[in-house]
Amino acid sequence: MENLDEKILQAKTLEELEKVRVELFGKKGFLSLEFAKMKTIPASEKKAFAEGLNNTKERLQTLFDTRYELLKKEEIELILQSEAIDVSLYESRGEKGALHPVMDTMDKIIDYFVALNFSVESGPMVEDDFHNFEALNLPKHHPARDMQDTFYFKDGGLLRTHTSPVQIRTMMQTKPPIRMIAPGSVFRRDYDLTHTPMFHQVEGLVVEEKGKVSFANLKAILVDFLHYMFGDVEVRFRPSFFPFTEPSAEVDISCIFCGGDGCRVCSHTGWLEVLGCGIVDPNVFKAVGYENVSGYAFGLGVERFAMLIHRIPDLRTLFEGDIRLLEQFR
Ligand code: 2NL
Repeated sequence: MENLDEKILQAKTLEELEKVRVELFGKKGFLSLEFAKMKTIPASEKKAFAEGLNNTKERLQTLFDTRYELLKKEEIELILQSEAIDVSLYESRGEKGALHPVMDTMDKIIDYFVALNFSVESGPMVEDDFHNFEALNLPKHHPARDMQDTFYFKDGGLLRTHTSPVQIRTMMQTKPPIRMIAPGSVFRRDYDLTHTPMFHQVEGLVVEEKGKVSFANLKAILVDFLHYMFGDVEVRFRPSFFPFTEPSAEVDISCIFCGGDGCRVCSHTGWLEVLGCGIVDPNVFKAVGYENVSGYAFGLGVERFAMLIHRIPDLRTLFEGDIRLLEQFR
């Protein structure tokens, strides 16, 4: 009997106690077996036997119930401890960010060209002299190289100063025709109110059999693109120069702030410069081994587009990582 009491008292968990319960109170447990002995006990002893057994049963039941309550309490305590929440901990105020306006603008630009069946290509940000300069008609010591202040590595590698090397790589890997854009980060050693050492570009390139594309095609697609981006604006092309295109042009839209009347943003010209473009220089095709083709190309800075579209007056706002900027774009 002592032994049975011990069994109950030594159960350390509810699980162990349940085993003891089956052992004592179960159908084939201790008490059932004891009560079964009644049949074989002489009538004269039955009463005493039954009384003794009932007492034992009651004692065991009380012991069991007490133990059960205790273990149950312990178990609940354990659960409460493991699920406890420290209400004194800092709680997030639920500040949410949003897609950065530069990326949002980039996506919008990409969407336009994807709809016109341009492929979207990418390439390394760490480039070599050939892909970033040489193949783009910018030979060593060419004065135009001074236009770009480049981050160089000790081994001669460099951070790409534009996404044009992506076009060079794509042309060297694929046969014409080509119809592609190259969006991505580019790097220049420039840091002031209107320049950051890293910014984003989207460049576009179309290459067809010789004679199949002209400046007129370039003009048409860019005018349509600028209407898509800026709505009902005037678009004008001005002759310009890039080493990799000839002829080249810079593209202006009528100022979206003053409608062309002249304001601070457009330096009282009524126009905002937004794009560079041109007919691909034959030297570029020579460098990638293309023959009997003609093509056009263009390039734009995404930060500038984002600032114009969202009327963000200060470029640095885009790079500060202040959540209050993104909160406005949720
Ligand atoms: C600008 C001007 C431009 C290109 C980029 C290009 C690329 C190849 C061949 C020829 Cl592979 N041209 N790209 C052409 C004209 C202008 O960008 O103002 N970008 C911010």
